[in-house]
Amino acid sequence: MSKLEAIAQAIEAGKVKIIGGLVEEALAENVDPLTILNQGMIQTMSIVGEKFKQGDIFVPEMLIAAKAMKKGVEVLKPRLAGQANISLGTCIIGSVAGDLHDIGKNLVAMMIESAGFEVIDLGVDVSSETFIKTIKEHPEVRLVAFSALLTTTLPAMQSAVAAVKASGLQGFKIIVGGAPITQAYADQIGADGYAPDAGSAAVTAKQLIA
Ligand code: B1M
Repeated sequence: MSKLEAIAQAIEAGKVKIIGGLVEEALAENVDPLTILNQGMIQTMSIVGEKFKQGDIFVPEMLIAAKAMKKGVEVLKPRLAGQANISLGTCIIGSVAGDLHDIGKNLVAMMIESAGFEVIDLGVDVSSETFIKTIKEHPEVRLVAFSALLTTTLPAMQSAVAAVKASGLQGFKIIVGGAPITQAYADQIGADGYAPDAGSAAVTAKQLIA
């Protein structure tokens, strides 16, 4: 079995204790960190999601797979994040109200940070009020980033964008993303930018504030 297959299997089975070691072994064998992330981990989470949808697994299995993925990403992080030595300003990021998914949001935060932003990560289930309060506390903010993974939290994302815009606060751009989000949806709710994945979120973030 290849190291990538072993990583995929460990994530799917939620083997939190061994995943770190497997990732380290793959890195030691010079497997590209992005390949480990995309093929070993993100692809596996899609399989987990599909099995959940089909009723083959349930929330606890999805949760332990997520824990294993988080652990693997921790080990991978130093190899994925570049060392930006200039600050592009502050980015406030969070998963919108009602949304508890944070793996993708964490990857986006990591990539935006490595692109040169100071990141304030508000976590999951973040209300519009908390976003606005944090923007007020950080007048240097250049970017506000909303993540949503559920079709049922799309309205919360729309409300968050609308509330931040209606607050009259200025000096920053809004970027949105997450599995159910499209460019068309981002345009519809008035976001300044959209990115389909963590890598392009970092690129778009820089373009938005240029
Ligand atoms: Co949830 N879940 N989940 N879940 N879960 C999905 C999203 C689902 C698609 C599974 C399925 O049915 N196939 C489905 C949503 C269906 C829908 O809305 N149409 C679903 C469901 C239904 C649910 C619950 C309702 C289940 C239940 O309780 N009955 C529940 C809701 C909880 C809540 O949020 N209120 C729930 C719970 C959970 C867990 C807690 C068990 C766990 C999350 C743990 C955690 O995050 N800490 C979980 C998981 C793990 C998943 C799947 C399997 C994996 C998500 C993931 O981490 N993917 C997921 C199925 C799937 O995605 N295929 C599923 C890997 C990650 C790297 O990708 O998050 O897409 P992703 O992030 C990408 C891009 O989307 C993008 O970049 C990231 C990296 O490249 N991106 C951005 C994300 N945010 C961005 C922001 C940007 C730009 C890009 O700019 C700001």
